[in-house]
Formats: sequence, structure tokens, C-alpha cells
Amino acid sequence: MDAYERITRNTAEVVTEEEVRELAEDPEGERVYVGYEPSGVLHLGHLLTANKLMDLQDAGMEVVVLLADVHAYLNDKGSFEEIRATADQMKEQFLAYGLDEDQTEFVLGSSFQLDEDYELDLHAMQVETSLKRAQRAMAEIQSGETPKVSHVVYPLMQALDIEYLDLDLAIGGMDQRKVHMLAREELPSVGYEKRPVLHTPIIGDLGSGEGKMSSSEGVTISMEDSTEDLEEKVNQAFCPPTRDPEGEKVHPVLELFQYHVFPRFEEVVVERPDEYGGDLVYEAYEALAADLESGELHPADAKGALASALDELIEPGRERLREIRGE
Ligand code: IYR
Repeated sequence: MDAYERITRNTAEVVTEEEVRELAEDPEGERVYVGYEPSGVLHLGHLLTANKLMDLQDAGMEVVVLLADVHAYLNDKGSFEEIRATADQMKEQFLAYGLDEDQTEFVLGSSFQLDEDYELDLHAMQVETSLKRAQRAMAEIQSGETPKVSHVVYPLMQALDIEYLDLDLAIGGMDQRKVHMLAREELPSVGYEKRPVLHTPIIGDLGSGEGKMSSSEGVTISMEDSTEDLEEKVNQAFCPPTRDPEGEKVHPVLELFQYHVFPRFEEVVVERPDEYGGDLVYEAYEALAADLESGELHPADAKGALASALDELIEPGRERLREIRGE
């Protein structure tokens, strides 16, 4: 796999391809980041972008994880004290999950976002950006129904983070795309360069294949789930024999294999008794998806392998959380 392919695999959008190709020519030492509002436990939504960060580390890039405490505060996620305590736990879980401690810089937003220069640049962005534009950028991020003043400050700060953390590339889920588009448009208006961005897909809800999988709605899998919880959730997952030809519903079981399992395992073994054809071994997602669609691989067997792979991925973080909580 060449550098461009590793950098862009499993993404939903690359902005722009030309800019990312240029980065991929010499990725060594380029700085890339994802920001997260600190929240209780990591779930698969967080881990999907973390998988992308690991690809970028493999390509030689330096990874910055922004623990966006001020952003979480602006989005009404709790008091500063609560948010900061959560940020510490989040860092521990990312490390347990497999982000390389020596290659990852964890930065707390408040460590630079309250500086005078940042603050003045933020005011310059406020002058440049229409209220409507900032509100639109927040459509998929804003918590609560009522837009607050804090919600329009939020995306402008997210844009400035790219400059202040001295980044060459920004990563986020598709829910971040409008903020990133605003950043690309507005950073030059205050004298800074725009940077390329990559967006990862949003995985559908495990139960229905619709909506987004997150801790706040629907069924998701998190670092807190026990092996039994995982088995139960995966067993109940929506798993039609074929993908929806119109592409309206996603296929959560296949998506989990594609975005969570194959990027982290060399091969996936589906254990089957001899009378049902014996074990199946897959080295690539496409082969597994083809077998599921042809009927060679039964959904129940696929789910069994999926649950045990996810369990292996979650286990170190689950253990770390238990230690932190003194359980
Ligand atoms: N908007 C993100 C959190 C966030 C991301 C980045 I990239 C920042 O620079 C700041 C905040 C979320 O919805 O979690």
C-alpha cells in the first residue's frame, strides 16, 4: 500500500485530493490532528478516527489529539472540572486502544485557546463570519435544540485550532465537514493558510442501520461494554444477507468489519464446526463481504467473529477504565 492509499483508505471524503497527494509525497513529520469533546467513555465513533490516526502514524506522521475541553464546555457538556477529569480518562483509553505513546501528543484545548493572540484572532473571525454560516456549521454538532451564542463561537475556534496547533492536515467524521469547510474558507480571511482535511464515514446505528452510532442515541459499543454486552449487541445487529442496493441503509455488521476489524487485524478467522464447512480465514474485508453476500458465510457466524474481534480491541481500554475507577 503506498502512502496516499494508507492515508486515505476508509475515508468518506478527501479535501482536496491534490493537496493530500502532495502531503503523501513526503508524509514524514507532517502534523495531523483530531479533536474530541471529552466524554465519559470512548465508543466506536471515537475509535474509527483513532484507527485513521494509526494509519497516519504508520505513514510517519506526527499525531496530535486535541482534548477539546473548552469546546465541550461551549457545547454544554458539563462544568470545566467534570470535563477535565473526563479528558484525562479519555487519554488513558486512547493509549490503551493502541495509539503510540511516543508518537502522540495530547493537548488540552484550554492550554492555548485562552491566550491573548488566540482570543484576538477569534474576534477577527467573528467579524469575518456570518451568523448563519457559523450556525449551519454546527448543525450536526450542537447539543440541545436552541442555538446559543457559544455554538457560533465553537466552529470559529475549531478553525483556529488548525492554525494554532500548527497542523498540516485535519481529520474528523463526516459530521465535522461543515466546520472544516468554514475553516478552509475563513482562515485565509484572517491571514492564515487553509489546510487539507479528511473525513471518516459515520457508521450507522447497530440496531437499524440508520442514523449515527454515538453514545447519545441508538445502540453503540463502548469501552465500558463487557464481553457479554458486546455479544448481545452484535447478535441483535441489523445484518441483511445483502447490502441495500439503493444504498439507503447501511450494513452495520459489514461496516464494523471494514472500519474497525480489518484495519487492526492481519486476518479474521470465522470458526465453524467441520460439519458446517470448517473455519474460514479472511485477510481482506472484500473477501468476507463477498462470502456474506453469496451465502457462503452465515450472518450468525460472521457476528460471532465480529463480537470476538471487537472484544479483543476493547479489552485493554476496558481494563484501564477499571483501574482508573479503582474497581
Ligand atoms: N467538533 C468536535 C470536537 C473538536 C474537534 C476539533 I478537530 C477541534 O479543533 C475542536 C473540537 C466534536 O464534535 O467532537
